Amino acid sequence: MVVSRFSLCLCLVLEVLLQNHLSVAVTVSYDHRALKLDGQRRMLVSGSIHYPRSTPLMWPGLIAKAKEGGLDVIQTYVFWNGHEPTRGVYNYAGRYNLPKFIRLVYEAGMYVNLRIGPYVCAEWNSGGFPAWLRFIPGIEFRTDNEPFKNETQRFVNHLVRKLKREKLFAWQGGPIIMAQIENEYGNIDASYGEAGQRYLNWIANMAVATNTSVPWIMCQQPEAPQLVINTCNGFYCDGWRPNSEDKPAFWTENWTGWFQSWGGGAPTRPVQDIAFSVARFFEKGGSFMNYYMYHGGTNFERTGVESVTTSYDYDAPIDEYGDVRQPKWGHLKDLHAALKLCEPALVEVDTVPTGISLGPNQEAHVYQSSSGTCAAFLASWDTNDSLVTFQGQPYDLPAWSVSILPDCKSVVFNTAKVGAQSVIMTMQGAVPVTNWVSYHEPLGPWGSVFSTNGLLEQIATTKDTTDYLWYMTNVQVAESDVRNISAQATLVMSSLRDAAHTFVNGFYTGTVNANGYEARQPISLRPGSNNITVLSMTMGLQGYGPFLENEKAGIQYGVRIEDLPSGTIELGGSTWTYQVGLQGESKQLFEVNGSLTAEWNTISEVSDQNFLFWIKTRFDMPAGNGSIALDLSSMGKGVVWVNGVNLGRYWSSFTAQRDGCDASCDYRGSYTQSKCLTKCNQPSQNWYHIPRQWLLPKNNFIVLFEEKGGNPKDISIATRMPQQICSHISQSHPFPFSLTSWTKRDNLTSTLLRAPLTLECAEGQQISRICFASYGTPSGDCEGFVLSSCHANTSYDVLTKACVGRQKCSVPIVSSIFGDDPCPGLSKSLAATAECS
Ligand SMILES: *[C@@H]1O[C@H](CO)[C@@H](O)[C@H](O)[C@H]1NC(C)=O
Ligand SMILES: *[C@@H]1O[C@H](CO)[C@@H](O)[C@H](O)[C@H]1NC(C)=O
Ligand SMILES: *[C@@H]1O[C@H](CO)[C@@H](O)[C@H](O)[C@H]1NC(C)=O
Ligand SMILES: *[C@@H]1O[C@H](CO)[C@@H](O)[C@H](O)[C@H]1NC(C)=O
Ligand SMILES: *[C@@H]1O[C@H](CO)[C@@H](O)[C@H](O)[C@H]1NC(C)=O
Ligand SMILES: *[C@@H]1O[C@H](CO)[C@@H](O)[C@H](O)[C@H]1NC(C)=O
Ligand SMILES: *[C@@H]1O[C@H](CO)[C@@H](O)[C@H](O)[C@H]1NC(C)=O
Ligand SMILES: *[C@@H]1O[C@H](CO)[C@@H](O)[C@H](O)[C@H]1NC(C)=O
Ligand SMILES: *[C@@H]1O[C@H](CO)[C@@H](O)[C@H](O)[C@H]1NC(C)=O
Ligand SMILES: CC(=O)N[C@H]1CO[C@H](CO)[C@@H](O)[C@@H]1O
Repeated sequence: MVVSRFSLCLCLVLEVLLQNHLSVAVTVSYDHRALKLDGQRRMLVSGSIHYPRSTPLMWPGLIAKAKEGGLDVIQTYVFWNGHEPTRGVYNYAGRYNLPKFIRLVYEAGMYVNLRIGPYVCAEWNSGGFPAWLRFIPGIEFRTDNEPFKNETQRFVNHLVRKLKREKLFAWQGGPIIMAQIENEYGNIDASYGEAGQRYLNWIANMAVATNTSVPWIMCQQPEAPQLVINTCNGFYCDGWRPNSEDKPAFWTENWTGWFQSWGGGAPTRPVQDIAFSVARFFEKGGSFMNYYMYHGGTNFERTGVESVTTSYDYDAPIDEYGDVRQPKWGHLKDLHAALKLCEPALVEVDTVPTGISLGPNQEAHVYQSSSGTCAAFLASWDTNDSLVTFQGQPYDLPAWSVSILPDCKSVVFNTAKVGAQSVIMTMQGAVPVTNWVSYHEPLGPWGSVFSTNGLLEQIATTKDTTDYLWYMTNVQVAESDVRNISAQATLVMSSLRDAAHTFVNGFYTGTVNANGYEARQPISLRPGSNNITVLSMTMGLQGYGPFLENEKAGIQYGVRIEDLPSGTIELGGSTWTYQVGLQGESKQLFEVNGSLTAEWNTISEVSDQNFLFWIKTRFDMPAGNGSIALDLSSMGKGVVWVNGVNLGRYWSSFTAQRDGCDASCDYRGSYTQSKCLTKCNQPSQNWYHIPRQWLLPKNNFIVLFEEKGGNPKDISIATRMPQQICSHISQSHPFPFSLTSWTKRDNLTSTLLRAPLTLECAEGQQISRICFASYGTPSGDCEGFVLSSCHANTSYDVLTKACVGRQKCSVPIVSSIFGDDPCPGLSKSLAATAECS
């Protein structure tokens, strides 16, 4: 008690100091070991949150959860195409209010690592390049090309000037301590040869010359010039070293999961493996680590890159909706607390120690400073548990794990032993969205059309103002090719990006999804004249690879009709008529006023040709406090708007591959994004996030453009709440948070408290019922615990008394609380499952 009250005071003092610290100028420098703030080396934990992937009202909550989760730094890219949608016209409104986002991070007492681009990857449309950039004559992206360099320099200078005016850099008292120029250029620079190297040097010098007075980094760039720090991206970066002895080891992207594609399973990364990779990185000399992503969020509007789902959840510690993902968030929070206890020793030691072998697949790193501080890491990359001897003492070392010893004696944390509770979040209280009315998008020309002989490339034609481009032509079919009522043939598009709906003589013949490959669609023709209509769609522009300015989309490489008795009819050279975009887009049917310009029919009157239609209705905000999402599993493919805001593309009819999912995901062994895949053979995305900020209590206006057909009557809206929470902790589980006031002079062994079992419902909810409780040696996991012969029969009553009716409860794991020791001599644990309501 005394200890924790003291530590609380100390925390408050530190908090005040930190706040003051930030309000005055901080000089940022670095040496071979770490970033230095006012001359002090720091071990920093950072996490990526991309401001346009959430809303300004979500930002404070996300940042507070990051702070509580033990982060020091928020990292974000800067999205050029969001800030300069038209050349010379800058946008910092709403989700693009970057200065506001940075100030909120500052107010939370954290720092910012700003990755300015110009190219950002980020699974973001066009890697962040504005659409107009590719139409500047003579431009070549990301190489020694004058038009590109001019535009890049203009934007970077503009941005840095703006942030300086807002006093957001560390030397001005702001939170920005580090900036990045370019991004993963090392992955593509070979394509540009000498010009690429000239560009690399130019852009590094250009960035440094903006005088931000903070260090500049370049990730995934082994050839980075001396004046910038090259950094590592990957699932593991332990042992990675920059290209100079003078630079520290920074890890800019530690992938907490992976992004999801339409038609792909949902990637997940076990938290034990993330914690292992982070601990290994600091163990082997790393000093700045960033989680990519800490909160992924949503690809609203048309911001997502080619083929990536609207959800950018990333299996991150804070989920798409802004709720903590447990136990991932909590386990990493415990890890950060343990690392903080080691920070004094880690920063004092100048030379990263070499590993001491503890076995064939086990080693230790000891940071012993001259002043007496000592921190140690014991690591095992074996797939079996082991028992090792370190400095004469025995230590259990679970498979594929790192134990952290801030005094070189006591284990305060092991990456494989999860103490944080698990939370199963579900969509609850689904309410149907009713009273839909519909409007048919005309098939083909509705406005100003134009014709050419031959095929046009889609991006050059639409300027990326819309996903949709109509291609229309006419083909004569000989009587002899039509042996009976209709000739079966195949419409072949040599290359199609990304997908298309095809129509012959006004009838829908199918949807092809080709992602740049050949697309084949069976069709029926009649003798004489036939109308061929293709609605071609981009699903986001390309965001990765060299020569992005040459990207091509649509069906520009040739079209023909195959499999007719007389052979093949080439259509590539025919007269094609084009219509850019949809009539509904031009009428702005997604806005209340725009929707009044169309005549809508009740849904029962929707004809059997139920493709390409707009539907609209109104709905009330659901009750409760949870995040809100729309269930579109009954729909096909399209776009959804609420109160005029584009929530993104949906494609519920695209199911993930049948195979490749991992029923039992084993955290042991090297992770790749195809390991621990979930949701095989299910729609890639059913639920679409509607941020509360965009909703009114009543009468919200919702519009869908549905391309393929679906059943609007099954659309519903629900809130996301914890359904079940559970935890399983052994009686020896250490509790690093008991040690906030620990100094190297204390005896850690006697100060270290043991963790209680903690259950916590969402704010506004209570624990309504204990479903399982066992103090003893229960087995199983949160999906289903199992009693063993060692079980205290008071467990259920103790947990019920301590927890039911409360939002949060903590139960110490000691026999005295449970009446008697159910199995003296055995090591025991406490497992519990509860419901929130
Ligand atoms: C690039 O900028 C320089 C300096 O402002 C100018 O002289 C040059 O004409 C510009 N080049 C292009 C291609 O815009
Ligand atoms: C950066 O600082 C140098 C030296 O003080 C100065 O010459 C230069 O104009 C500054 N550049 C910018 C963009 O402020
Ligand atoms: C690892 O454990 C498994 C069983 O858990 C055993 O079959 C295997 O032999 C062990 N491997 C080593 C190297 O000890
Ligand atoms: C119609 O012609 C197609 C080939 O063009 C053939 O496959 C099909 O069997 C014919 N149907 C009838 C009813 O003869
Ligand atoms: C083909 O399209 C044109 C123009 O949209 C239309 O006038 C014509 O009636 C259509 N012909 C057929 C056979 O559907
Ligand atoms: C919609 O129309 C009304 C009435 O003409 C007008 O007052 C309002 O400003 C319009 N709203 C928008 C968003 O254009
Ligand atoms: C929402 O949360 C507030 C407190 O944050 C609580 O008072 C209220 O009861 C909650 N409402 C519901 C419906 O859960
Ligand atoms: C640290 O505390 C433990 C437990 O109270 C005790 O056994 C040990 O002797 C102490 N060590 C030192 C160096 O004081
Ligand atoms: C629990 O076990 C003790 C003896 O082991 C027994 O006396 C008691 O009645 C049991 N209580 C319950 C609630 O089953
Ligand atoms: C540095 C690092 O670990 N890079 C890895 C990142 O992940 C990719 C994809 O799994 C690997 O190919 C890299 O080696």
